Amino acid sequence: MSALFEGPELMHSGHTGCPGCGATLAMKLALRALGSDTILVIPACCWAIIAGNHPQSALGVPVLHTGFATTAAAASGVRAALDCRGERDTTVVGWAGDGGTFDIGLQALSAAAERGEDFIFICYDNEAYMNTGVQRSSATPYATRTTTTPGGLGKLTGKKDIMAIMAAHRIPYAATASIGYPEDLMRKVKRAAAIRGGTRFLHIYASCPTGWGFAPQYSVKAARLAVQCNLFPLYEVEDGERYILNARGDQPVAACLGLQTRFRHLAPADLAAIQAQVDRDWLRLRRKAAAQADPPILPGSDYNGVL
Ligand SMILES: Cc1ncc(C[n+]2csc(CCOP(=O)(O)OP(=O)(O)O)c2C)c(N)n1
Ligand SMILES: [Mg+2]
Repeated sequence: MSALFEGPELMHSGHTGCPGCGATLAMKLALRALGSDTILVIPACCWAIIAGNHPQSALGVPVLHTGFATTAAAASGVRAALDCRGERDTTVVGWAGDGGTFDIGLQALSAAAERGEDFIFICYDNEAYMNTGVQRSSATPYATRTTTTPGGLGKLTGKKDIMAIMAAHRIPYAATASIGYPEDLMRKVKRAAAIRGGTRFLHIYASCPTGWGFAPQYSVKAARLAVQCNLFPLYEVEDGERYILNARGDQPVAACLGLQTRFRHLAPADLAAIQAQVDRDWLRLRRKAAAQADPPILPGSDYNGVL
């Protein structure tokens, strides 16, 4: 087993996540990388309930529950309080869903990043407002059916490029990660924790069987396929300008979308349009990382198991 997994297990059984919940796996991996000297700040989202009701908790670290819009402001305050007490070693992590990051949490996140607040902001992205019943967010991809984009093609606009927004703040470190690639995810969490000063941002792809429409045992497979199809590229951005690609996909988007009922309505022409957009986005990313040699094609799109 990789040395990355040697940390203590801080996420325990008894949580209330759905079977196959990618956000739950994301937390398990991230906490393992962060260690016990961590404080989480969690707004309204699935994760506000997954740990369980007070005084029970499936998490071995303290959690501050906060309002939907205020993750980054609350994390700034926790950091300041710890600094006043001389507790510099404690890592503060804002942990929000895509709604709490791309949408309602964006103003507070932007402000904190601009102030250079010293914490890690982790967005676990399940591409909709899952806790309240699968409503679309600005992280929901083009042509997705949700309960608020129920008919026709589904959502008519594309996914917001949150990484470009965060890179534009010139924060020291931003990275995408996926529950499909645990070692890459944990390496990035550790890297973000090792940087002190400045806001660090992680965008973690967290598949959701309930909202996306696939059987729970395919969560990891769905996440891996998104990387393999370049729908969710894995990359890092240093100081807002140095782009490092970690993987390169070689599969058609249909391989990933075909697994999920939220895309079941798509006709071949729709899939072709999505493929063309993904190819353009991938080329744009390649250009940003222009000086870099070809990243590897990661193995495992046929992986069906659970970790
Ligand atoms: C100000 C405010 N508006 C709406 C809500 C209701 N609400 C609670 S969780 C949630 C969805 C959160 O979506 P996301 O951040 O993507 O996390 P997920 O539920 O998908 O894990 C909403 C709309 C709220 N708690 N506070
Ligand atoms: Mg969500």
